[in-house]
Amino acid sequence: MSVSAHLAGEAQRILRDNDTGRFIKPSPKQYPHQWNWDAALIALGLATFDLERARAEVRTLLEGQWKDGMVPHIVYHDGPSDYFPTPDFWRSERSAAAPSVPTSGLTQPPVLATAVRAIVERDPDQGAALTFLREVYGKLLAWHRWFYAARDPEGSGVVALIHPWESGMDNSTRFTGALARLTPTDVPTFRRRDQQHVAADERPVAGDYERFMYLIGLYRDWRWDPEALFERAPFLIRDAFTTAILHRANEDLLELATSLGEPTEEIAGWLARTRAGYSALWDEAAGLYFDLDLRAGAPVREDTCATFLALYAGLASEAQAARLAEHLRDPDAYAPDARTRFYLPSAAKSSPYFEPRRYWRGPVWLNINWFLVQGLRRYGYAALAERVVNDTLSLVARSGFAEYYDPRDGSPCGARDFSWSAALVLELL
Ligand code: 2M8
Repeated sequence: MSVSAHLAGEAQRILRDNDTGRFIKPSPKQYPHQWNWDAALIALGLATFDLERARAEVRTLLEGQWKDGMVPHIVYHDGPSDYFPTPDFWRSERSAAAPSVPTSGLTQPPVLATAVRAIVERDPDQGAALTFLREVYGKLLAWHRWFYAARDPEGSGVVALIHPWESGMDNSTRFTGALARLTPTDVPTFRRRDQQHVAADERPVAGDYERFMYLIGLYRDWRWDPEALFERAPFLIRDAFTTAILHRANEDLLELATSLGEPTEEIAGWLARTRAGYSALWDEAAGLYFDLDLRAGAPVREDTCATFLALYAGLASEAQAARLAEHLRDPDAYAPDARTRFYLPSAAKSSPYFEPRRYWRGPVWLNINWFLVQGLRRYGYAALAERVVNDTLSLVARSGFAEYYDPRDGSPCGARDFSWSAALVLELL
């Protein structure tokens, strides 16, 4: 059997093993519920071999959608487990917009419309594909509308996060400054459970967790009301990463609208708004996109993998793309050298905060590699894209489908048999 056939077989097995019957868990033990962008990336991988199961994953995630359009970041279909936070920590029911199923009160990067487009386009039975699309289209549109209304009420074109978890890159070095400025008071009592399955030095530090919980405590007291959250959240960052994913998802949503004969003006308006606003994040001297910390009133001058998402979204000019490609080839920043052997470290090696095994502060993540590959291909950097594909496949071949990898030696970190690693390898093969 070829290496690719073996990897594909393993990847499919992992997705099947992590399938609870209703949704696919991100990993066997560490994450026993349904996560938002995990589900979308999993659906993309499923769409390479089982369209019906891919559609089911999308439908199940959307069962958690709030009445105001938000698709939450965790859906607790089966109630509490040994994962913390449990539903009673979120108290989503304090919001009149919450659904009947318990969920978190935050959202996550909106990859879902992109996955739905792949599911629809790959279906040889276009009649069935359009029936599915009609079922979910309005829900996707409502979520994107919520993003612009709730997280960009000022109309900047760049959506803001109220919690690091919304980026999916929880303890990224780009949040270190904003988290350090918080003074957690009245933190609800909690006990971390994330270190029971994964080594403590591969997880966020205690100070970060305390701040994650402090923010949740505040927001649930404000009944998860989007207006209050935007006005008062002590953590509010206009995020280059989520906005790039949203922009790309809007491109896909526009295509889907066209195939249904639905109006496209509103989506075209969002695309124009983000195209105009995103350029404000570009720092010409650094040659990077930086988030804007609205509470500090200053750019977040941290060099992380988030900067490359502009390629995925087509938001960079050719000249900006060339600067980003140059940066990718710089061994002090991201390129493999004596210190690291694999693309793409999640934070630049030159960052004083770089930690090669600690979660989002340095390890390689396969979803980020997948976004990067799409972006490099979009701008014609084919050789660089192939290098990232090769690194991704060699990581998996040597260390299995880990949650993340140490970029120095490719050793596995975090959970094992991780669903989106499996799904995205299927996409890349
Ligand atoms: C991680 O986040 C959760 C909280 O949402 C956690 O640490 O418990 C992140 O890597 C996030 O991006 C991911 O969606 C989630 C499940 O894989 O785990």
